[in-house]
Amino acid sequence: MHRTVEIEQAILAKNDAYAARNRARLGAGGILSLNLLAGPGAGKTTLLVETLRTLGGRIPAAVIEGDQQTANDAERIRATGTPAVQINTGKGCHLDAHMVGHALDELELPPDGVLFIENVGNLVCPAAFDLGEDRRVTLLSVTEGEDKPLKYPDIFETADLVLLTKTDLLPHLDVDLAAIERNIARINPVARIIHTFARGEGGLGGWLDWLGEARRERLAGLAAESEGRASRLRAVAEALP
Ligand SMILES: Nc1nc2c(ncn2[C@@H]2O[C@H](COP(=O)(O)OP(=O)(O)O)[C@@H](O)[C@H]2O)c(=O)[nH]1
Ligand SMILES: [Mg+2]
Repeated sequence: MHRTVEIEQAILAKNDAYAARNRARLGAGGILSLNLLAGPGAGKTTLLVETLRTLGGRIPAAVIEGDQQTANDAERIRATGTPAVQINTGKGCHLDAHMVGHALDELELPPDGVLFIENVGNLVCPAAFDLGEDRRVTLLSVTEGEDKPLKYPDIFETADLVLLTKTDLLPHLDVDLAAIERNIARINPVARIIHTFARGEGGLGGWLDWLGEARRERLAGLAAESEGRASRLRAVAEALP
């Protein structure tokens, strides 16, 4: 047991070092990076495809797709005209920061744009691995049941935003939406919760507003950082003999 814990800690420490490298690299490019986490079939790729279509290039974007096998999702993204790289994890059940670093080498990163990282569909493993992202977005489809936040807390606990997807299906379901939201709030009282649907028109408004705001905050943060650095350098220069 003791040894298992040590190995896990070593793996996570190594991952964190790669994540820090990714974060610095993305920050230098002014890029807002989002790690999308959810179970398989929650609607991650459909949401991305519809988001990219709706944005129509107004926000420059690139996508990293994670799946155990196939390049299907990267192909669905590329069909929108957005650059995408597929990572296949084989026996692995999540992306890690080292894989994402390699994908960044292959990807044309849009300066001041958004990088979407669709993690492997899994409600457990991806939660522990920082990829170097700015924000975590966890998706839960309204078809998955009210109790999932309580059964799989880690993926909700670390989320900045929870998207409740496929709300167009609500009229056909016997699901208690308020109970889902209560359960998310029990695990993570500060996460924003936004309803979405990607079938038909008008289901992405709240999410697109959040995205625009996150990007503005990111760019303002980077501007403040570089202003801070510039004024520190000015102070150092002035103090020189
Ligand atoms: N009704 C409905 N179906 C959706 C919605 N989003 C995704 N789906 C369907 O759910 C299935 C899984 O979607 P996909 O985007 O591949 O999920 P992923 O595995 O999380 O990437 C597909 O059959 C989609 O057409 C939605 O908003 N409404
Ligand atoms: Mg997918």
